[in-house]
Amino acid sequence: MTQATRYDARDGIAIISISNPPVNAASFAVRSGLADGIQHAEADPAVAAIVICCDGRTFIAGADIKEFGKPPVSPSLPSVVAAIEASTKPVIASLHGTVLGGGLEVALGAHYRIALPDTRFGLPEVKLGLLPGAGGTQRLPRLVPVEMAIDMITTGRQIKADEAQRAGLIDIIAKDGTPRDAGIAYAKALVADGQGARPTGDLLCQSSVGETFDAARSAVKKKMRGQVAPLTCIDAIEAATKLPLKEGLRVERDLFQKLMQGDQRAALIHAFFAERQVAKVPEIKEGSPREFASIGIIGGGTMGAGIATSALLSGLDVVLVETASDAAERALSTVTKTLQGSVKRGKLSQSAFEDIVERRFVTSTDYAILAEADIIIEAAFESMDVKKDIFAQLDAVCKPGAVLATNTSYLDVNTIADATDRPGDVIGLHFFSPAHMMKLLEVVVAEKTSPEVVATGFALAKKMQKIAVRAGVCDGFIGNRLLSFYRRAIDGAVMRGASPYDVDRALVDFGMAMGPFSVSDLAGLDIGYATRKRLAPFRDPREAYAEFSDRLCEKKRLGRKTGRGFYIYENGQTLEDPDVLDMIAQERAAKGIIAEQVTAQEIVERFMAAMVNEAARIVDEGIALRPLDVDVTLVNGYGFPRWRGGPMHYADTVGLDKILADVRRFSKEDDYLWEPAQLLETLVAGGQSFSDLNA
Ligand code: 3H9
Repeated sequence: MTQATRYDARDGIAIISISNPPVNAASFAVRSGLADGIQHAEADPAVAAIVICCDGRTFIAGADIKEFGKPPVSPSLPSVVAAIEASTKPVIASLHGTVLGGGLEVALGAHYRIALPDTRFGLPEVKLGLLPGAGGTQRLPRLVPVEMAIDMITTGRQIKADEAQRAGLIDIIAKDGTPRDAGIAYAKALVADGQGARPTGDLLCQSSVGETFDAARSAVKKKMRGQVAPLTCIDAIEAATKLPLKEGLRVERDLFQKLMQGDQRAALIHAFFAERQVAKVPEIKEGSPREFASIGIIGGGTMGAGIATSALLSGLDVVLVETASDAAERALSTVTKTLQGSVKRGKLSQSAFEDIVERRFVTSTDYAILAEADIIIEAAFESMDVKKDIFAQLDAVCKPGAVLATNTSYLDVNTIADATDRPGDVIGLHFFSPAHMMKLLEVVVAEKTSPEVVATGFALAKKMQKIAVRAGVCDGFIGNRLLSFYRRAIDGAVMRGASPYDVDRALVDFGMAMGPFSVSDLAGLDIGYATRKRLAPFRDPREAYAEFSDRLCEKKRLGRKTGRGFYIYENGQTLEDPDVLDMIAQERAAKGIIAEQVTAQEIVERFMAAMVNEAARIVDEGIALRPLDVDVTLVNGYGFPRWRGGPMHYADTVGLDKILADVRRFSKEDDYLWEPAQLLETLVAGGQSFSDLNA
């Protein structure tokens, strides 16, 4: 046996238990231990059945992702699963926790499956740009309906034990006990019943027709635009329905290897680890989070109501303050309606909903209700005077030790903190709209913010199932500073000759969830306009300022909410608008610019070069701790394609020298906007990449 596995045999039952914390990933040691265990049990005439189970919080949660990209070491997971399936003695997988990826494939190789009641099952390889490569695409559709296998494998969706049992994925749900005891009891019952080995590979897939696969392919093309893995998963599953196991496994192996070598796999695995790395910030080592159970929110607009909903859904009590009673009522009704939607979708039980309405959510116009709140989040109007006034009032009413947070998206958190006598308790918690859906939370650390307050921000994000990224104070922090910057580059592309619609199309084709002009229309053009007006006195005279967005605002074309912005929104349709093109043409003419053709490729190059150049400055200034913090911010808050890993990973993939060459090329037309970042130049000169700074 290996350090990660234990073997013992008693009363005719051999038990292979795995212990490889934290998630029992199928590393080399686990694979070897499993292979040895099966061999041992096969050779022992006293053994009638074999149980595979795990210690700790979960059954095997997948292959060891850290081994990917390194030379493979035998035994491979497919060969271990094949050995399990080939055992002449019945093999029972006794499951608990999250049985994922290679873990589920081990269970599929076993002959019988028993699970504790709260076990979850899934094949999430697609989320890492892969397909299940240890027989999952061949064995799952032999046990469950082909449509269900397609759904699970192409989405990575997890299912619960009862659904798994109904579908035929597992045989029984254990009533109680440990996975080991449940497995042994089931094994004994099977032996007593005379049950033998029952290889999944001997089964045939339930019949399915070509249309099933055609429909699946077109659905995936729409839903997972740009991604290679989901379509490849379907190819592999289709092979399972047409070929004997051995041949199907060969097809699966070839497809798996192809994906393994692809950029999308590398990008998605980068995103996976980056999302875990972001939580590793220096303050967490220095301070422990403060206890919190109740949240106070100031402002019941879209942001405040969204934050309230998110907090309530994660089990926190909420008090919300508004300036007038009708506004407080509107907030109450917005939150209640959203929560009713959660009840309908089965995300919240009716009794939990009633508890929220009766007891856990209170609105008022009186700051006094904030006196007992553990964390206060201000989500009021974006004006420094308003914020300073609010924080001075908070100082007066909040209990000692309360965390005082602002949800500002641009303003200086140091100045806000100085409006109180307790700047160490003040922090920025920048949520994204809609706050109950968006995963990102920027935790903005001001000069005097104490380490415990930073740790509390991260703990709050975890409680609310959000991904927190640490950001320093500057105008717009990480995300909005980049957004303002790449918008200037994009506006520059429009002034040169691209239309806003060309830009949106090019960037959506690149993989962005939405084009930047569609995003502006959705957010409301007045939002960006207000920021530009605030910053106008500080604008550098060298900045080539495109005015067309301001002109739209002046015409009260504020985006979706007024039915017109860059696009026209009419009868459920989104239409391009020739008037917008005329307006832009007039601005070009007034500035003596002759429109040129700007290709989709050049639009992407401008967008990415501007973003990466400014992000390099953000890292250099310490606003983001590492390049990976920028990646996580853009992927989770700004619709950047996850399968490109984030802007910094993308820059590494295309080469920093290429990005720098683009910056220099564009700087010939505007050397103010396109001044190369020092860090980018240093990295290129030293032959380094952003990933070297992540280490
Ligand atoms: C696969 O199986 C391919 C096969 O089909 C074919 C092979 C031939 N490997 O998320 P957490 C680490 S592909 C290595 O914070 P949670 C993670 O980085 C795999 N490490 O905990 C973190 O480390 P650290 C298919 C892993 O309780 C720590 O464990 N499987 C792996 O919130 C705790 O993780 C998947 O894609 C791994 N596979 O969630 C499952 N998984 O503490 C991926 C985790 O140093 N994993 N780590 O930062 C998950 O979805 C979640 O981690 C899980 C636990 C739900 C298991």
